[in-house]
Amino acid sequence: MDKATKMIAENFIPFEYEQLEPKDSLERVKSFYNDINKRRSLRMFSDKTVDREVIEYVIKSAGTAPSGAHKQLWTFCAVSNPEIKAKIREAAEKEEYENYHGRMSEDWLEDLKVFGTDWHKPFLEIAPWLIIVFRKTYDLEDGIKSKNYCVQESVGLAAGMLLTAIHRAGLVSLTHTLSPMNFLSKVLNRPENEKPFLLIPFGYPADNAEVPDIQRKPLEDISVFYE
Ligand code: IYR
Repeated sequence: MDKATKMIAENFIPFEYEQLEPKDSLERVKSFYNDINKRRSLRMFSDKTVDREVIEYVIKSAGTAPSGAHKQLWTFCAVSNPEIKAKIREAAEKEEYENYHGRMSEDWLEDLKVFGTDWHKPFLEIAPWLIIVFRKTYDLEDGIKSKNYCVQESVGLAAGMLLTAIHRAGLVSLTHTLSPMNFLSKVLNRPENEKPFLLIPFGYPADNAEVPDIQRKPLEDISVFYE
């Protein structure tokens, strides 16, 4: 063993792993697919509360995502405070008003018609929790800056796992992208190295909630196999 390998090896611990029978793997992944395939982005929320411990586990799940050089370059801000939610709604609607009245292209507005969206965002106050995902463009500890890597990829993966955990908890979410969303740094008083990435309202669906009638692409259209 050369010196570098030995140094790494001394730092390693055994990998805990339980191997499944191939048929059990298939059963599990089929069952996972059948469940995750029911996930929908929802805009019609109930105001029914969700226990804080649920959100804590949702965030812990997201925090298991892989990240560039294991920098764990994310902060999840969980907001249930009504005054803060109201501030976020007000600022978001101001930006969205501009988006829908000139900032978004005709093509974009056409592509969004099926979702029935406009600049009104009542769900930002109705949903019991908003999770705002921040990406750390660099690390800042005790005033010392250090580099982060693959920031978009890492935070995107964590956000995906967050949505999966929310679904697994039997709750619903919306992946809300806002542009610009810098106001969130101010409202939530985040440090300069953190930039808002996604805003995710989540909770229970409203009674008689509806979703657009859209379909997912079949496997043939999203994959290419090289066997
Ligand atoms: N942010 C706007 C517009 C919007 C943009 C995309 I990309 C969507 O998938 C849906 C909406 C809004 O939330 O209304």
